[in-house]
Amino acid sequence: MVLRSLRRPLLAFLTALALLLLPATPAWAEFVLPPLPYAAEALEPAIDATTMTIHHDRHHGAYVANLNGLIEANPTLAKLSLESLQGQISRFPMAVRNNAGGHWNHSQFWAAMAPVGQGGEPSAEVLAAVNGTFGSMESLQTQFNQAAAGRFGSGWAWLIRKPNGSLAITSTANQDNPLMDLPGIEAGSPLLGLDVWEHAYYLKYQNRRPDYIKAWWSLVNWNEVNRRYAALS
Ligand code: MN3
Repeated sequence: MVLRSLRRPLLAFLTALALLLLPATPAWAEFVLPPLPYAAEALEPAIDATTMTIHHDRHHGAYVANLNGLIEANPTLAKLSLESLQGQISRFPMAVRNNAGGHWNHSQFWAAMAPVGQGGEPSAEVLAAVNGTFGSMESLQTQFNQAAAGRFGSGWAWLIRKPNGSLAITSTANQDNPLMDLPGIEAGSPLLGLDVWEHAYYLKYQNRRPDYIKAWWSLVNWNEVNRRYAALS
């Protein structure tokens, strides 16, 4: 009898204790660092494991953490997907632009690479679009490499599909990207984006950015490029 009479208050006490100990759940949806879709060493020798680990865990991780830290001061962030945020980035302060861009850019970057031999081939549709705009894949690569090597300081080189359906090569500074509604940025949907910040290649290539760009082509995940292109058509 004594035990039974104690059971109910004991349960109530334990429930209250559990609620007290649970971490406070934020009222908003936080941005999440996606895991690498392969092992950190899977892209060697083109990109070394140490660079991949630091780049993903610390650099990309910092953009995500910083972006989450900006939600409280910019509550509309919590209502937007990462992608739709890019298209209205002009409404937000520079810190949101840098960190939201950093998060989106790196997310697409990891997905658009694959270990050598595992990235597939361009689809017939992608090849037709490439040949229609550039004449050949070789010509696309030459122009892309020039954009990537010629980006002064930190930034990205892009292959985009423009709103009129044709392809183009462009480059952006810092963590900007072609989805952003900003003056001076050629608008389009990125099919491929290459990080040419020094943190992406300096450990292995030092100042030899063109060697990094050349090696990166062996990692392109054409299956992902094909998927992005098909999703736009
Ligand atoms: Mn980077």
